[in-house]
Formats: sequence, structure tokens, C-alpha cells
Amino acid sequence: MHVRLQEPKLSPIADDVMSGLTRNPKTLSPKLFYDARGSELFDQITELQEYYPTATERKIFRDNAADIVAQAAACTAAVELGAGSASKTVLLLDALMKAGEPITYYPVDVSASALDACGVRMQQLLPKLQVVPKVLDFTQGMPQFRRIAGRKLFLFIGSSIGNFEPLEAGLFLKQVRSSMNQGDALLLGTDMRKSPDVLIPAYDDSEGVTAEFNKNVLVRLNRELNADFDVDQFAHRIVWNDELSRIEMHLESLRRQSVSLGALDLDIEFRKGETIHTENSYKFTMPMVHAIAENGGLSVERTWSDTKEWFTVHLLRA
Ligand code: AVI
Repeated sequence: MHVRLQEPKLSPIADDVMSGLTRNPKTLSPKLFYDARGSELFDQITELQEYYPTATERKIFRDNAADIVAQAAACTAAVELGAGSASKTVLLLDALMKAGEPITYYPVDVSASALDACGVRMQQLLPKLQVVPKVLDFTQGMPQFRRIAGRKLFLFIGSSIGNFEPLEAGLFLKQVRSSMNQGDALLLGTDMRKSPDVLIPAYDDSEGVTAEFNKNVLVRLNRELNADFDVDQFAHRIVWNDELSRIEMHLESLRRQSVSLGALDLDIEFRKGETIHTENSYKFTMPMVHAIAENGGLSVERTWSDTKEWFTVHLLRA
């Protein structure tokens, strides 16, 4: 009898975590935030009074959805990259459907639970919409979307582009571009530079939801990589980096401590005050938006904004 021994399966997040935590300074990819609990916490963040980006972008869509859809011109498919719960997208989809053609909506996300919630919600709100969810890490490429028939409107909203490094943002837009056929467009949301008096509370809210979102990544490592982070011994820290025009999120070790990650066979040491850098959220100026679009081989055809110019939405074409 031939018995085949199964290779022990490493968690899909193992490589990312190993390379981030053995680096100096230590980092963890913001992609790791979005397990089921992290996606739930992010949804709560978007409803916080201090977290202005969601409400501001929603107002832009509410005021301009028909205009945006007319500018995109005769799209019959919407592909939303990083759909999450897609709470604002319904305004655009509704405007697309009012244009008359049947619309297919492809929400794409790494989180299957977020996609399930999104599918149920969309079907309730827009029963005639055809929804085709795709569980996919779109940062690794998305060639299959080129084969979708009809004119497509790609959506990358919520300023998720701000969580990429500027070079990565250009490369990512290049990937989107390579999934676009003639006439397709990309709607890109970008959060703009503004006073740190507004920015800091948006990422360090009074209810502590963002702190829990940040620390949840350690809970995830404890569960998925058999780690023993003492979550209470890390603090949520926010820095406004004016020179690089970004909010930084860190987890600061409150004492000297060592942590073991059983599944990686790794022990790591923390100094008191040492941080794990968990996220950058770039805040844009118009020249920055034009620069990343250009690096992606795209150009900005139109821009919509709120009256305070806190947030902008752009229609990009190849
Ligand atoms: C998803 N992304 C655009 C959010 C942001 O504002 O950078 C993630 C977030 N991090 C903390 N609060 C929200």
C-alpha cells in the first residue's frame, strides 16, 4: 500500500507575515486587516462621524451619479475592485440601470464574507441587477476581466489607492489598464490632503473602533499562525507624515517583549516603543493624482469633488 504523506499546509498569509516581521522597521501588510472581523470593523469605521471619507464620497455620488455614468458612456458592466460591503456603489449602479441597458455587477474582493454581504445587499436594493461576485486578490492581476462582453466601468473607490505606495499605485493602475478594452473607463476615488486636525481623529476615533481594527491583525496572527501576541501590550498609534503626505498607522509595543509565531517557527523581539507599521493612507493633491494616473498609462478625463474639496472622484481612460 502506498501512503501519501500530506505536506503540512502553510497559511496563505505566512510569507507576507514572515517578510514583514523580520524586516527593520517591522511591517505588516494592510491586506491582513480584512479577515471577517476586520471587514466588519472597517464597515463600522465607515459609519463613524470622524471618518469623513465615506460620507464625503457618498455625497459626491449622490450629487453626481447621473453625470458620472453619462461621462462613462454606455457601460453595461461594473467591476468593483475591493468591493467590501459596497455601500456607496448602489448609487452608481442605480444610475447605470436608469440608463436602460441590463447591467452586470462584478464585485471583487479578497474577503468572501464581505462579498456575501455585498451580494445579498445588492440583490435586495436592486433586484434586477445581475451580480457575479469574484473572490480574488486583484493586486495579483486580473486578466479575466478583459473577456467580459460590453463596455466596462471599473470602480476603485474609497481612496483604497491611498493604501498603495506611489510606485505600486502606478503599477496597479497599469494592471487595471491591461484589463480594459477600448471605451472602458476607471472611476477612481482619492482622499485629499487636509489639516491634520481633521485627519488624525479620522484614524484615531473616540470610540476606539480604528484601534480595534488595527489590533485585530494581531488577533488574526494568533489564530492563523499560532502566535502569542499579548494584544493589550500593543497600542494603536497614528502619525501624520507631512513630507510624504500620508497618515501612518502603527502598533507600538508597550514593553520589551518577545512573541512567538508557532506556524512560522519564528520568535521576534520587541523593544519598548518599537512599532509594527501596519498601514499608510496617502492623502492626494491633484498633481499627485495626475502623476499616478500617468504612471499607470491612464489620463484623468473628469473630476468631481465635494464643496470643501476633501475628496475627489476621477474618470480615467487609457
Ligand atoms: C480602505 N482604506 C481606504 C482605509 C483608509 O482610510 O486608508 C483603511 C482604513 N484604515 C484606517 N481607517 C480606515
